[in-house]
Amino acid sequence: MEGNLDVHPPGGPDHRSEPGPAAPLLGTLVEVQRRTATVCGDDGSETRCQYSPTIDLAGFSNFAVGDRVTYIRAGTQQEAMITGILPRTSKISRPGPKDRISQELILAANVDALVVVTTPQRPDFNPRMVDRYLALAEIFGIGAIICMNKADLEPSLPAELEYLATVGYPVLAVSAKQGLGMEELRSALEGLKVVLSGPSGVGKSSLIRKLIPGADPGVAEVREGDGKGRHTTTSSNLYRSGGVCIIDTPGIRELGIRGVSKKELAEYWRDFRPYLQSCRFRDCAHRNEPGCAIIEAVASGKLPDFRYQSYLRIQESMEE
Ligand SMILES: Nc1nc2c(ncn2[C@@H]2O[C@H](COP(=O)(O)OP(=O)(O)OP(=O)(O)O)[C@@H](O)[C@H]2O)c(=O)[nH]1
Ligand SMILES: [Mg+2]
Ligand SMILES: [Zn+2]
Repeated sequence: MEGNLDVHPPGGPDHRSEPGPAAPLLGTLVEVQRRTATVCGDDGSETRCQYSPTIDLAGFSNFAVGDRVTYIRAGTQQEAMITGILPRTSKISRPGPKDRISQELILAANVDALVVVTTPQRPDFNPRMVDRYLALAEIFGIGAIICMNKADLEPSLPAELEYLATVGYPVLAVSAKQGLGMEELRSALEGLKVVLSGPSGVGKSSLIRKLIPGADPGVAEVREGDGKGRHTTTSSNLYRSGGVCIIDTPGIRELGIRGVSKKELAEYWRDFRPYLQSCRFRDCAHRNEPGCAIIEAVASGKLPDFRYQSYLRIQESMEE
């Protein structure tokens, strides 16, 4: 088309001769507040932006850390502004009630994997908690990596984690306090955008401090009496260093399994899947039905009892 002056380049008429609006830039939300958000541009610079009043919120309920956005920098005529949002590859969210989808709360967007942080002690090892986060990762359609922190207190892996490694979940033993296993963890996370999950006090913020030079998430002692955490992290942030990108969000601590029916739940236990077609009843809930392949697999030792117990307890806790 060389020389054909009637053809405009893609994106509209040529503005070179007049001071038109600046071209939008691309970036990732690293902190989200009610009226402003911080964008880390693809060039590495950070910009505090307002939300453009003309953004079309139809189809999504809120901006979240990890969202890819278009934005403009501050100029003589305007404030720095987020102008658009790109489609998400995944989201970690709390669903709204069925008739109020817009009340969905998105905690993090474009996440590749959930890092399930657990401890051998302080707080006590809790396999049901690990299974709950693994199921959440399966429900969100993202990967899961198990990270046992505080290995300085007890270096050997609990049998439950040894088993979970055999069904395909990467398991790492680390100590944020002593810096053990940090290189292995860093290489497991390389190239991924991950959310750290796990109950209060397991050391999520401490791990970020070790992995991301200069990051300063709050860290607090677990309580003397019961070894539980204090819910120190209260805002969502995205931290980046080299190829590692970590989201610390307080919402993940209490995230329940919702938006899934009790009958579907077993599909999210990765090791249950090979048996699900063999139950006598197609709508088997795997509780006490005759001819249940899951119950038989547990009885014969093919599936460990702890996985079945966490399945039962989580299913009981679901509303339907
Ligand atoms: N012994 C030991 N203690 C650790 C280790 N990592 C963290 N801690 C301690 O555990 C306590 C809680 O750590 P945080 O990093 O605040 O835990 P968190 O998971 O971010 O907690 P919330 O923000 O409340 O969810 C602090 O006293 C840390 O010093 C570790 O590897 N070994
Ligand atoms: Mg924290
Ligand atoms: Zn069954």
